[in-house]
Amino acid sequence: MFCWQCEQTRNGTGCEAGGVCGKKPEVADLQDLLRLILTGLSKAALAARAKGHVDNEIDRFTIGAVFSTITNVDFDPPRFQELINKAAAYRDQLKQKADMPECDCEEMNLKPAETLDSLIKQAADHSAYWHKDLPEAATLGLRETAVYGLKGLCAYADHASVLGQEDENLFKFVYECLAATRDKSLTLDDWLAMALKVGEMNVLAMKLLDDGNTGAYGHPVPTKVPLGPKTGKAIVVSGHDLKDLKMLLEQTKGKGINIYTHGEMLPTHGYPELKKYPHFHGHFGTAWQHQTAELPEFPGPVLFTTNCIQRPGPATGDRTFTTGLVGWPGMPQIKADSKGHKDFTPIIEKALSMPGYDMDEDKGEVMVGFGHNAVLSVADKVVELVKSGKIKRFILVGGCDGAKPGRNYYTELVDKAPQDTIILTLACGKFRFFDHKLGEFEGLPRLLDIGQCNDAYSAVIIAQALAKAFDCEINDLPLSLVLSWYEQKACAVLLSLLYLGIKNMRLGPTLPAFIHPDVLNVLHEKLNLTPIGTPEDDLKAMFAQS
Ligand code: FSO
Ligand code: SF4
Repeated sequence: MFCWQCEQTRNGTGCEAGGVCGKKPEVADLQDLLRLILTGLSKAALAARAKGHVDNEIDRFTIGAVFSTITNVDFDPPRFQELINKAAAYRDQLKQKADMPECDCEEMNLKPAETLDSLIKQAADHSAYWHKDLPEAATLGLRETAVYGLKGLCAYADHASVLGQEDENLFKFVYECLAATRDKSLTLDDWLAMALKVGEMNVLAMKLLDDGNTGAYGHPVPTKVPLGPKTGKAIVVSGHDLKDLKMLLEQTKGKGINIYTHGEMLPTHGYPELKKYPHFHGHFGTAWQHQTAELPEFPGPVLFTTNCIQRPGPATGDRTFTTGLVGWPGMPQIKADSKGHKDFTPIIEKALSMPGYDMDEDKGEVMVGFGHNAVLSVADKVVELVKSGKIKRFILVGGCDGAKPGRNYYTELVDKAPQDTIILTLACGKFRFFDHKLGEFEGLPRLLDIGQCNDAYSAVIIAQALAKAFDCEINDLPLSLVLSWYEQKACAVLLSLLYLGIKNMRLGPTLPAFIHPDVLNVLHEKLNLTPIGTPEDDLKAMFAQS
Protein backbone atom coordinates (compact mmCIF):
# COMPACT_ATOMS: atom_id res chain seq x y z
CA MET A 1 0.00 0.00 0.00
CA PHE A 2 0.90 3.62 -0.30
CA CYS A 3 -1.39 6.38 0.94
CA TRP A 4 -0.59 10.01 1.63
CA GLN A 5 -4.02 11.54 1.32
CA CYS A 6 -4.43 12.89 4.86
CA GLU A 7 -2.55 15.13 7.22
CA GLN A 8 -1.52 12.39 9.65
CA THR A 9 0.28 10.39 6.97
CA ARG A 10 3.26 8.50 8.40
CA ASN A 11 6.40 10.62 8.83
CA GLY A 12 4.72 13.32 6.77
CA THR A 13 5.48 11.35 3.61
CA GLY A 14 3.13 8.36 3.24
CA CYS A 15 1.69 5.27 4.96
CA GLU A 16 3.24 2.11 3.55
CA ALA A 17 2.82 -0.83 5.92
CA GLY A 18 -0.55 0.18 7.37
CA GLY A 19 -2.25 3.50 7.92
CA VAL A 20 -1.81 5.72 10.94
CA CYS A 21 -5.62 5.90 10.72
CA GLY A 22 -5.88 2.12 11.13
CA LYS A 23 -6.32 1.36 7.42
CA LYS A 24 -4.98 -2.09 6.65
CA PRO A 25 -2.85 -2.61 3.50
CA GLU A 26 -5.56 -4.78 1.93
CA VAL A 27 -8.13 -2.00 2.36
CA ALA A 28 -5.77 0.57 0.83
CA ASP A 29 -5.18 -1.78 -2.12
CA LEU A 30 -8.90 -2.48 -2.53
CA GLN A 31 -9.50 1.28 -2.56
CA ASP A 32 -6.90 1.61 -5.32
CA LEU A 33 -8.54 -1.15 -7.35
CA LEU A 34 -11.91 0.56 -6.88
CA ARG A 35 -10.41 3.84 -8.07
CA LEU A 36 -8.99 2.15 -11.17
CA ILE A 37 -12.33 0.58 -12.12
CA LEU A 38 -14.16 3.84 -11.39
CA THR A 39 -11.94 5.57 -13.94
CA GLY A 40 -13.13 3.00 -16.51
CA LEU A 41 -16.72 3.46 -15.39
CA SER A 42 -16.24 7.21 -15.82
CA LYS A 43 -15.00 6.87 -19.40
CA ALA A 44 -17.97 4.64 -20.19
CA ALA A 45 -20.40 7.03 -18.46
CA LEU A 46 -19.10 9.96 -20.53
CA ALA A 47 -19.39 7.94 -23.74
CA ALA A 48 -22.92 6.89 -22.76
CA ARG A 49 -23.86 10.49 -21.93
CA ALA A 50 -22.62 11.61 -25.34
CA LYS A 51 -25.24 9.23 -26.74
CA GLY A 52 -27.93 10.65 -24.46
CA HIS A 53 -27.89 7.83 -21.94
CA VAL A 54 -27.87 9.12 -18.36
CA ASP A 55 -28.32 6.78 -15.40
CA ASN A 56 -28.67 8.59 -12.08
CA GLU A 57 -28.48 5.35 -10.13
CA ILE A 58 -24.94 4.86 -11.46
CA ASP A 59 -24.14 8.54 -10.86
CA ARG A 60 -25.17 8.20 -7.20
CA PHE A 61 -23.25 4.97 -6.86
CA THR A 62 -20.11 6.65 -8.21
CA ILE A 63 -20.10 9.60 -5.82
CA GLY A 64 -20.82 7.24 -2.92
CA ALA A 65 -18.00 4.91 -3.95
CA VAL A 66 -15.55 7.83 -4.15
CA PHE A 67 -16.75 9.12 -0.74
CA SER A 68 -16.06 5.64 0.71
CA THR A 69 -12.35 6.10 0.06
CA ILE A 70 -12.05 9.24 2.22
CA THR A 71 -10.00 8.94 5.41
CA ASN A 72 -11.83 7.34 8.35
CA VAL A 73 -14.96 6.41 6.36
CA ASP A 74 -14.82 2.70 5.56
CA PHE A 75 -12.33 0.11 6.80
CA ASP A 76 -14.31 -2.99 5.82
CA PRO A 77 -12.91 -5.24 3.02
CA PRO A 78 -16.21 -7.00 2.15
CA ARG A 79 -17.85 -3.65 1.56
CA PHE A 80 -15.08 -2.67 -0.85
CA GLN A 81 -15.55 -6.01 -2.59
CA GLU A 82 -19.21 -5.11 -3.09
CA LEU A 83 -18.31 -1.65 -4.41
CA ILE A 84 -15.69 -3.06 -6.81
CA ASN A 85 -18.08 -5.68 -8.19
CA LYS A 86 -20.82 -3.11 -8.66
CA ALA A 87 -18.44 -0.61 -10.28
CA ALA A 88 -17.30 -3.24 -12.78
CA ALA A 89 -20.88 -4.30 -13.53
CA TYR A 90 -22.00 -0.69 -14.06
CA ARG A 91 -18.94 0.00 -16.23
CA ASP A 92 -19.76 -2.96 -18.45
CA GLN A 93 -23.42 -1.94 -18.65
CA LEU A 94 -22.46 1.60 -19.73
CA LYS A 95 -19.87 0.30 -22.21
CA GLN A 96 -22.63 -1.64 -23.89
CA LYS A 97 -25.07 1.28 -23.89
CA ALA A 98 -22.40 3.54 -25.37
CA ASP A 99 -21.40 0.83 -27.84
CA MET A 100 -17.78 1.63 -27.07
CA PRO A 101 -15.05 0.16 -29.28
CA GLU A 102 -12.80 -2.36 -27.51
CA CYS A 103 -9.66 -0.89 -26.02
CA ASP A 104 -6.78 -2.60 -24.32
CA CYS A 105 -6.79 -0.31 -21.31
CA GLU A 106 -6.96 -2.07 -17.98
CA GLU A 107 -9.59 0.15 -16.42
CA MET A 108 -12.08 -0.82 -19.13
CA ASN A 109 -11.46 -4.54 -19.07
CA LEU A 110 -10.38 -5.59 -15.59
CA LYS A 111 -12.66 -8.28 -14.16
CA PRO A 112 -12.76 -8.45 -10.37
CA ALA A 113 -11.66 -11.80 -8.93
CA GLU A 114 -14.49 -13.86 -7.49
CA THR A 115 -13.58 -14.46 -3.87
CA LEU A 116 -12.53 -11.81 -1.36
CA ASP A 117 -9.13 -13.49 -0.86
CA SER A 118 -8.40 -13.56 -4.57
CA LEU A 119 -9.69 -9.99 -4.95
CA ILE A 120 -7.28 -8.86 -2.24
CA LYS A 121 -4.43 -10.54 -4.16
CA GLN A 122 -5.59 -8.88 -7.38
CA ALA A 123 -5.77 -5.53 -5.58
CA ALA A 124 -2.23 -6.02 -4.27
CA ASP A 125 -1.07 -6.27 -7.90
CA HIS A 126 -2.51 -2.80 -8.47
CA SER A 127 -1.38 -1.37 -5.16
CA ALA A 128 -0.86 2.41 -5.47
CA TYR A 129 -0.76 2.11 -9.27
CA TRP A 130 -1.51 5.84 -9.40
CA HIS A 131 1.68 6.62 -7.52
CA LYS A 132 3.85 4.99 -10.14
CA ASP A 133 2.19 6.11 -13.33
CA LEU A 134 3.43 9.71 -13.59
CA PRO A 135 7.15 10.36 -13.63
CA GLU A 136 6.97 14.04 -12.75
CA ALA A 137 6.46 14.63 -9.01
CA ALA A 138 4.88 18.10 -9.22
CA THR A 139 2.34 16.96 -11.86
CA LEU A 140 1.56 13.81 -9.89
CA GLY A 141 1.03 15.90 -6.74
CA LEU A 142 -1.32 18.29 -8.50
CA ARG A 143 -3.28 15.45 -10.06
CA GLU A 144 -3.63 13.88 -6.63
CA THR A 145 -4.65 17.26 -5.20
CA ALA A 146 -7.47 17.29 -7.73
CA VAL A 147 -8.38 13.67 -6.90
CA TYR A 148 -8.46 14.30 -3.13
CA GLY A 149 -10.48 17.47 -3.65
CA LEU A 150 -12.82 15.40 -5.82
CA LYS A 151 -13.24 12.94 -2.94
CA GLY A 152 -14.37 15.81 -0.72
CA LEU A 153 -16.67 17.09 -3.45
CA CYS A 154 -18.21 13.61 -3.72
CA ALA A 155 -18.83 13.60 0.05
CA TYR A 156 -20.75 16.88 -0.20
CA ALA A 157 -22.56 15.73 -3.35
CA ASP A 158 -23.54 12.48 -1.64
CA HIS A 159 -24.91 14.28 1.44
CA ALA A 160 -26.85 16.61 -0.88
CA SER A 161 -28.14 13.73 -2.99
CA VAL A 162 -29.55 11.99 0.10
CA LEU A 163 -31.65 15.15 0.53
CA GLY A 164 -32.79 15.12 -3.10
CA GLN A 165 -30.38 17.83 -4.30
CA GLU A 166 -28.53 16.79 -7.43
CA ASP A 167 -27.04 18.46 -10.48
CA GLU A 168 -26.15 16.86 -13.78
CA ASN A 169 -23.13 19.18 -14.17
CA LEU A 170 -21.69 17.80 -10.97
CA PHE A 171 -22.12 14.15 -11.94
CA LYS A 172 -20.59 14.81 -15.36
CA PHE A 173 -17.64 16.63 -13.85
CA VAL A 174 -16.89 13.77 -11.46
CA TYR A 175 -16.64 11.43 -14.46
CA GLU A 176 -14.49 13.92 -16.39
CA CYS A 177 -12.04 14.32 -13.55
CA LEU A 178 -11.79 10.59 -12.83
CA ALA A 179 -11.40 9.73 -16.52
CA ALA A 180 -8.68 12.39 -16.87
CA THR A 181 -6.55 10.63 -14.27
CA ARG A 182 -5.84 7.94 -16.91
CA ASP A 183 -4.60 10.49 -19.43
CA LYS A 184 -0.83 10.64 -19.04
CA SER A 185 -0.48 13.42 -21.61
CA LEU A 186 -1.98 16.00 -19.23
CA THR A 187 0.55 18.57 -18.05
CA LEU A 188 1.12 20.42 -14.80
CA ASP A 189 -0.95 23.33 -16.12
CA ASP A 190 -3.78 20.98 -17.11
CA TRP A 191 -3.88 19.57 -13.58
CA LEU A 192 -3.70 23.02 -12.04
CA ALA A 193 -6.75 23.98 -14.11
CA MET A 194 -8.48 20.73 -13.11
CA ALA A 195 -7.75 21.28 -9.41
CA LEU A 196 -9.30 24.76 -9.61
CA LYS A 197 -12.25 23.31 -11.52
CA VAL A 198 -12.71 20.85 -8.62
CA GLY A 199 -12.82 23.93 -6.37
CA GLU A 200 -15.39 25.59 -8.62
CA MET A 201 -17.62 22.52 -8.81
CA ASN A 202 -17.25 21.97 -5.08
CA VAL A 203 -18.89 25.37 -4.50
CA LEU A 204 -21.86 23.97 -6.41
CA ALA A 205 -21.81 20.74 -4.34
CA MET A 206 -21.71 22.75 -1.10
CA LYS A 207 -24.56 24.97 -2.31
CA LEU A 208 -26.68 21.91 -3.09
CA LEU A 209 -25.97 20.57 0.39
CA ASP A 210 -26.80 23.90 2.00
CA ASP A 211 -30.07 24.02 0.04
CA GLY A 212 -30.79 20.43 1.08
CA ASN A 213 -30.10 20.93 4.77
CA THR A 214 -31.82 24.29 5.14
CA GLY A 215 -34.70 23.22 2.87
CA ALA A 216 -35.41 20.12 4.95
CA TYR A 217 -34.57 21.34 8.46
CA GLY A 218 -34.82 25.15 8.28
CA HIS A 219 -32.07 27.74 8.66
CA PRO A 220 -30.01 27.23 11.85
CA VAL A 221 -30.81 29.68 14.64
CA PRO A 222 -28.59 30.58 17.61
CA THR A 223 -29.09 27.78 20.11
CA LYS A 224 -27.56 26.89 23.48
CA VAL A 225 -26.42 23.28 23.69
CA PRO A 226 -25.91 21.64 27.10
CA LEU A 227 -22.67 19.71 27.58
CA GLY A 228 -23.95 17.79 30.59
CA PRO A 229 -26.26 14.76 30.61
CA LYS A 230 -29.92 14.44 31.48
CA THR A 231 -31.49 11.53 33.39
CA GLY A 232 -32.68 8.82 31.04
CA LYS A 233 -31.56 6.32 28.43
CA ALA A 234 -29.15 7.71 25.86
CA ILE A 235 -27.96 7.40 22.26
CA VAL A 236 -25.07 9.42 20.84
CA VAL A 237 -24.87 10.24 17.13
CA SER A 238 -21.60 11.04 15.35
CA GLY A 239 -20.73 12.04 11.78
CA HIS A 240 -22.36 14.63 9.55
CA ASP A 241 -25.68 13.25 8.26
CA LEU A 242 -28.76 15.26 9.29
CA LYS A 243 -31.27 12.93 7.68
CA ASP A 244 -30.12 9.98 9.78
CA LEU A 245 -30.39 12.12 12.90
CA LYS A 246 -33.90 13.25 11.98
CA MET A 247 -35.04 9.64 11.42
CA LEU A 248 -33.56 8.59 14.75
CA LEU A 249 -35.23 11.51 16.57
CA GLU A 250 -38.60 10.49 15.07
CA GLN A 251 -38.17 6.84 16.02
CA THR A 252 -37.11 7.58 19.61
CA LYS A 253 -40.02 9.94 20.36
CA GLY A 254 -41.66 9.16 23.70
CA LYS A 255 -39.34 6.24 24.49
CA GLY A 256 -37.46 7.87 27.38
CA ILE A 257 -34.27 8.03 25.31
CA ASN A 258 -32.33 11.28 25.03
CA ILE A 259 -30.31 11.91 21.90
CA TYR A 260 -26.83 13.42 22.15
CA THR A 261 -24.56 14.66 19.40
CA HIS A 262 -20.88 13.81 19.09
CA GLY A 263 -18.17 15.50 17.02
CA GLU A 264 -19.38 17.22 13.87
CA MET A 265 -23.03 16.59 14.78
CA LEU A 266 -22.88 19.42 17.36
CA PRO A 267 -24.16 22.20 15.04
CA THR A 268 -27.29 20.20 14.18
CA HIS A 269 -28.82 21.49 17.44
CA GLY A 270 -29.42 24.80 15.65
CA TYR A 271 -31.81 23.46 12.98
CA PRO A 272 -35.47 24.23 13.81
CA GLU A 273 -36.75 20.91 12.46
CA LEU A 274 -34.28 18.99 14.66
CA LYS A 275 -34.23 21.14 17.80
CA LYS A 276 -38.02 20.89 18.10
CA TYR A 277 -37.68 17.39 19.57
CA PRO A 278 -37.63 17.70 23.37
CA HIS A 279 -35.47 14.58 23.70
CA PHE A 280 -32.75 16.05 21.43
CA HIS A 281 -30.80 16.95 24.50
CA GLY A 282 -27.15 17.98 24.24
CA HIS A 283 -23.61 17.24 23.15
CA PHE A 284 -21.15 14.61 24.31
CA GLY A 285 -17.36 14.67 23.95
CA THR A 286 -15.00 16.57 21.71
CA ALA A 287 -13.34 15.93 18.35
CA TRP A 288 -13.10 12.62 16.47
CA GLN A 289 -9.59 11.69 17.58
CA HIS A 290 -10.69 11.44 21.22
CA GLN A 291 -13.52 8.97 20.52
CA THR A 292 -11.75 5.86 21.80
CA ALA A 293 -11.02 7.61 25.10
CA GLU A 294 -14.38 9.38 25.45
CA LEU A 295 -17.07 7.05 24.10
CA PRO A 296 -16.55 4.28 26.71
CA GLU A 297 -17.90 6.81 29.25
CA PHE A 298 -21.19 7.12 27.40
CA PRO A 299 -23.88 4.86 28.90
CA GLY A 300 -25.65 4.06 25.65
CA PRO A 301 -25.08 3.01 22.04
CA VAL A 302 -23.17 5.04 19.47
CA LEU A 303 -24.28 5.65 15.88
CA PHE A 304 -21.72 6.69 13.27
CA THR A 305 -23.35 8.29 10.23
CA THR A 306 -20.11 9.29 8.42
CA ASN A 307 -16.47 9.94 9.13
CA CYS A 308 -14.45 10.09 11.27
CA ILE A 309 -14.64 6.58 12.71
CA GLN A 310 -11.74 4.88 14.50
CA ARG A 311 -11.21 1.34 15.75
CA PRO A 312 -13.70 0.93 18.61
CA GLY A 313 -12.21 -0.22 21.91
CA PRO A 314 -13.50 -3.35 23.71
CA ALA A 315 -15.76 -1.15 25.86
CA THR A 316 -17.75 0.16 22.89
CA GLY A 317 -17.31 -2.62 20.32
CA ASP A 318 -20.67 -4.26 21.05
CA ARG A 319 -22.66 -1.04 21.12
CA THR A 320 -21.36 0.87 18.13
CA PHE A 321 -23.45 0.94 14.95
CA THR A 322 -22.75 2.36 11.53
CA THR A 323 -25.02 3.56 8.78
CA GLY A 324 -24.60 4.97 5.28
CA LEU A 325 -21.11 4.76 3.84
CA VAL A 326 -19.19 4.46 7.08
CA GLY A 327 -18.01 0.99 8.00
CA TRP A 328 -15.81 -1.01 10.35
CA PRO A 329 -15.27 -4.78 10.05
CA GLY A 330 -17.87 -6.68 12.07
CA MET A 331 -19.73 -3.61 13.22
CA PRO A 332 -23.50 -3.76 12.69
CA GLN A 333 -24.74 -1.57 9.86
CA ILE A 334 -28.23 -0.04 9.66
CA LYS A 335 -29.22 -0.04 5.99
CA ALA A 336 -31.76 2.12 4.18
CA ASP A 337 -34.68 0.52 2.35
CA SER A 338 -35.43 1.35 -1.28
CA LYS A 339 -37.13 4.59 -0.22
CA GLY A 340 -34.19 5.72 1.95
CA HIS A 341 -35.96 4.89 5.23
CA LYS A 342 -33.81 3.40 8.00
CA ASP A 343 -35.11 1.27 10.82
CA PHE A 344 -33.06 2.10 13.92
CA THR A 345 -34.77 -0.55 16.11
CA PRO A 346 -31.50 -2.41 16.92
CA ILE A 347 -29.88 0.74 18.30
CA ILE A 348 -33.06 1.74 20.17
CA GLU A 349 -33.27 -1.71 21.77
CA LYS A 350 -29.63 -1.47 22.73
CA ALA A 351 -30.24 1.91 24.36
CA LEU A 352 -33.20 0.55 26.32
CA SER A 353 -31.08 -2.37 27.57
CA MET A 354 -28.29 -0.08 28.80
CA PRO A 355 -28.23 2.00 31.99
CA GLY A 356 -28.33 5.50 30.51
CA TYR A 357 -27.76 8.44 32.88
CA ASP A 358 -29.18 8.31 36.41
CA MET A 359 -28.88 12.02 37.15
CA ASP A 360 -28.79 15.42 35.49
CA GLU A 361 -25.43 17.16 35.45
CA ASP A 362 -24.57 20.75 34.57
CA LYS A 363 -21.34 20.90 32.59
CA GLY A 364 -22.06 24.25 30.98
CA GLU A 365 -23.25 24.92 27.46
CA VAL A 366 -22.05 26.17 24.09
CA MET A 367 -23.77 28.22 21.38
CA VAL A 368 -24.30 26.99 17.83
CA GLY A 369 -26.47 28.11 14.93
CA PHE A 370 -24.60 30.95 13.22
CA GLY A 371 -25.11 29.86 9.63
CA HIS A 372 -25.29 32.43 6.85
CA ASN A 373 -28.92 33.25 7.52
CA ALA A 374 -28.40 34.01 11.21
CA VAL A 375 -25.18 35.99 10.68
CA LEU A 376 -26.57 38.00 7.79
CA SER A 377 -29.70 38.85 9.77
CA VAL A 378 -27.41 41.07 11.87
CA ALA A 379 -25.30 42.21 8.92
CA ASP A 380 -26.33 45.87 9.30
CA LYS A 381 -25.09 45.92 12.87
CA VAL A 382 -21.87 44.13 11.91
CA VAL A 383 -21.18 46.57 9.06
CA GLU A 384 -21.80 49.54 11.35
CA LEU A 385 -19.45 48.13 14.02
CA VAL A 386 -16.72 47.62 11.45
CA LYS A 387 -17.22 51.04 9.84
CA SER A 388 -17.08 52.76 13.21
CA GLY A 389 -13.80 50.95 13.91
CA LYS A 390 -15.17 49.03 16.87
CA ILE A 391 -14.74 45.56 15.33
CA LYS A 392 -11.17 45.41 14.05
CA ARG A 393 -11.11 42.01 12.37
CA PHE A 394 -12.92 38.73 11.76
CA ILE A 395 -10.81 35.62 11.98
CA LEU A 396 -12.22 32.43 10.52
CA VAL A 397 -10.56 29.55 12.35
CA GLY A 398 -11.93 26.62 10.41
CA GLY A 399 -11.17 23.04 9.50
CA CYS A 400 -10.46 19.69 11.01
CA ASP A 401 -9.01 18.59 14.30
CA GLY A 402 -6.48 15.79 14.45
CA ALA A 403 -4.18 13.83 16.69
CA LYS A 404 -0.79 15.17 15.65
CA PRO A 405 0.91 17.76 17.82
CA GLY A 406 1.02 21.38 16.69
CA ARG A 407 -2.73 21.92 16.73
CA ASN A 408 -2.58 23.92 19.96
CA TYR A 409 -1.73 26.80 17.68
CA TYR A 410 -5.43 27.15 16.88
CA THR A 411 -6.45 27.21 20.56
CA GLU A 412 -3.82 29.80 21.38
CA LEU A 413 -4.65 31.95 18.38
CA VAL A 414 -8.31 32.12 19.42
CA ASP A 415 -7.49 32.77 23.07
CA LYS A 416 -4.92 35.45 22.22
CA ALA A 417 -7.01 37.30 19.62
CA PRO A 418 -7.82 40.81 20.91
CA GLN A 419 -11.28 41.55 22.35
CA ASP A 420 -12.34 43.57 19.32
CA THR A 421 -12.00 40.49 17.10
CA ILE A 422 -14.88 38.21 16.15
CA ILE A 423 -13.96 34.54 15.68
CA LEU A 424 -15.91 32.56 13.11
CA THR A 425 -15.47 28.81 13.20
CA LEU A 426 -16.59 25.65 11.43
CA ALA A 427 -15.77 21.92 11.36
CA CYS A 428 -14.29 19.79 14.12
CA GLY A 429 -11.19 21.96 14.68
CA LYS A 430 -13.46 24.09 16.89
CA PHE A 431 -13.33 21.51 19.68
CA ARG A 432 -9.96 23.01 20.63
CA PHE A 433 -11.82 26.11 21.89
CA PHE A 434 -15.57 25.58 21.52
CA ASP A 435 -16.21 25.84 25.27
CA HIS A 436 -13.86 28.75 25.95
CA LYS A 437 -15.65 31.76 27.37
CA LEU A 438 -14.84 34.39 24.76
CA GLY A 439 -17.75 36.56 25.83
CA GLU A 440 -19.48 39.22 23.78
CA PHE A 441 -18.31 42.37 22.03
CA GLU A 442 -20.78 45.19 21.43
CA GLY A 443 -23.65 42.75 21.88
CA LEU A 444 -22.28 40.12 19.48
CA PRO A 445 -20.95 36.75 20.68
CA ARG A 446 -17.21 36.74 19.98
CA LEU A 447 -17.31 33.10 18.91
CA LEU A 448 -19.73 32.32 16.09
CA ASP A 449 -20.10 28.64 15.17
CA ILE A 450 -21.04 28.54 11.49
CA GLY A 451 -21.45 24.75 11.55
CA GLN A 452 -19.90 21.56 10.25
CA CYS A 453 -17.13 21.36 7.66
CA ASN A 454 -20.12 20.59 5.42
CA ASP A 455 -21.27 24.19 6.04
CA ALA A 456 -18.16 25.86 4.59
CA TYR A 457 -20.51 27.25 1.94
CA SER A 458 -22.09 29.38 4.68
CA ALA A 459 -18.73 31.03 5.33
CA VAL A 460 -18.39 31.83 1.62
CA ILE A 461 -21.90 33.37 1.55
CA ILE A 462 -21.15 35.46 4.64
CA ALA A 463 -17.87 36.72 3.16
CA GLN A 464 -19.51 37.50 -0.20
CA ALA A 465 -22.40 39.37 1.48
CA LEU A 466 -20.04 41.42 3.67
CA ALA A 467 -17.91 42.28 0.64
CA LYS A 468 -21.07 43.49 -1.10
CA ALA A 469 -22.11 45.55 1.92
CA PHE A 470 -18.68 47.19 2.03
CA ASP A 471 -18.56 47.50 -1.73
CA CYS A 472 -15.20 45.76 -1.86
CA GLU A 473 -13.61 42.44 -2.76
CA ILE A 474 -13.51 39.59 -0.20
CA ASN A 475 -9.73 40.05 -0.05
CA ASP A 476 -10.23 43.66 1.08
CA LEU A 477 -12.44 42.74 4.04
CA PRO A 478 -10.96 42.82 7.55
CA LEU A 479 -11.13 39.01 7.46
CA SER A 480 -8.35 36.47 7.97
CA LEU A 481 -8.70 32.78 7.23
CA VAL A 482 -6.74 30.35 9.35
CA LEU A 483 -7.35 26.79 8.23
CA SER A 484 -6.56 23.41 9.69
CA TRP A 485 -6.75 20.40 7.44
CA TYR A 486 -6.91 16.69 8.07
CA GLU A 487 -8.84 14.84 5.39
CA GLN A 488 -10.07 15.28 1.84
CA LYS A 489 -13.16 17.40 2.47
CA ALA A 490 -10.73 20.05 3.68
CA CYS A 491 -8.86 19.68 0.35
CA ALA A 492 -12.11 20.35 -1.51
CA VAL A 493 -12.85 23.44 0.57
CA LEU A 494 -9.29 24.73 0.14
CA LEU A 495 -9.56 24.30 -3.63
CA SER A 496 -12.87 26.21 -3.56
CA LEU A 497 -11.24 29.07 -1.67
CA LEU A 498 -8.31 29.10 -4.11
CA TYR A 499 -10.77 29.06 -7.01
CA LEU A 500 -12.53 32.06 -5.45
CA GLY A 501 -9.16 33.83 -5.38
CA ILE A 502 -9.04 34.19 -1.58
CA LYS A 503 -5.64 35.52 -0.59
CA ASN A 504 -3.55 35.46 2.58
CA MET A 505 -4.89 32.16 3.96
CA ARG A 506 -2.87 30.35 6.57
CA LEU A 507 -2.79 26.56 6.47
CA GLY A 508 -1.64 24.02 9.04
CA PRO A 509 -0.75 22.20 11.11
CA THR A 510 1.52 20.79 8.38
CA LEU A 511 1.34 21.10 4.63
CA PRO A 512 0.04 18.23 2.47
CA ALA A 513 2.69 15.64 1.59
CA PHE A 514 1.24 15.32 -1.91
CA ILE A 515 1.69 18.96 -2.93
CA HIS A 516 5.12 19.52 -4.38
CA PRO A 517 7.16 22.40 -2.90
CA ASP A 518 7.27 24.08 -6.33
CA VAL A 519 3.46 24.17 -6.45
CA LEU A 520 3.31 25.50 -2.90
CA ASN A 521 5.72 28.25 -3.92
CA VAL A 522 3.42 29.24 -6.77
CA LEU A 523 0.41 29.32 -4.41
CA HIS A 524 2.44 31.43 -2.02
CA GLU A 525 3.52 33.86 -4.73
CA LYS A 526 0.09 34.18 -6.36
CA LEU A 527 -2.28 34.06 -3.38
CA ASN A 528 0.05 34.38 -0.39
CA LEU A 529 -1.03 30.98 0.94
CA THR A 530 1.23 30.58 3.96
CA PRO A 531 1.93 27.85 6.50
CA ILE A 532 0.86 28.75 10.03
CA GLY A 533 3.57 30.29 12.18
CA THR A 534 3.21 31.14 15.86
CA PRO A 535 -0.09 32.54 17.13
CA GLU A 536 1.62 35.78 18.21
CA ASP A 537 3.40 36.38 14.90
CA ASP A 538 0.35 35.47 12.85
CA LEU A 539 -1.98 37.74 14.83
CA LYS A 540 0.53 40.58 14.46
CA ALA A 541 0.69 40.03 10.70
CA MET A 542 -3.13 39.89 10.40
CA PHE A 543 -3.58 43.17 12.23
CA ALA A 544 -0.80 44.80 10.21
CA GLN A 545 -3.09 44.19 7.22
CA SER A 546 -5.93 46.24 8.78
FE1 FSO B 1 -13.83 16.62 11.12
FE2 FSO B 1 -13.49 14.07 10.35
FE3 FSO B 1 -16.02 17.35 9.36
FE4 FSO B 1 -13.57 15.85 8.44
S1 FSO B 1 -15.01 14.88 11.74
S2 FSO B 1 -12.20 15.68 10.12
S3 FSO B 1 -13.01 17.69 7.35
O1 FSO B 1 -14.07 14.07 8.66
O2 FSO B 1 -15.43 16.07 8.21
O3 FSO B 1 -14.56 18.17 10.25
FE1 SF4 C 1 -2.26 7.12 6.20
FE2 SF4 C 1 -4.06 9.07 6.14
FE3 SF4 C 1 -3.97 7.26 4.21
FE4 SF4 C 1 -4.83 6.60 6.64
S1 SF4 C 1 -5.80 8.02 5.17
S2 SF4 C 1 -3.47 5.41 5.35
S3 SF4 C 1 -3.45 7.82 7.91
S4 SF4 C 1 -2.40 8.78 4.69
